[in-house]
Amino acid sequence: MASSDTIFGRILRGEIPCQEVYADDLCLAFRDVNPQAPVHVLVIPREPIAQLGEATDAHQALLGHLLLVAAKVARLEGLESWRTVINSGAEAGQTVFHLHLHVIGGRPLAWPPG
Ligand code: DGP
Repeated sequence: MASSDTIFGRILRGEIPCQEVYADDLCLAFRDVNPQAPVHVLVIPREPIAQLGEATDAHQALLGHLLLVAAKVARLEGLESWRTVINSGAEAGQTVFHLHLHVIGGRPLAWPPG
């Protein structure tokens, strides 16, 4: 399936609503529909990269931007401690094949994750 055909592609095209937290020319951040913590925001590139494992050297600047936006989202949400997670591939727990960073915080976070 082309990642532009995922649920996140539909959110980017405005076909289904989201609770937007931040947006710019390169990415969109919005609240996860199934939050795992008081703050759970997803940061997605507008470019439909299916998963981190498929990113190339051409995506270097975009990937750096996504990390900086994750930190910006954490600041906007008032988080001092937080975690960003990228699941790449089904066995790692990826369910939506459009690259996304989870920004999770607002409660103590255990390590290692499951
Ligand atoms: P992952 O398992 O890493 O692929 O995470 C996908 C996340 O996407 C999961 O935490 C739930 C969230 N999600 C799935 N569908 C929707 C949706 O339609 N809207 C929003 N806001 N989040 C969604």
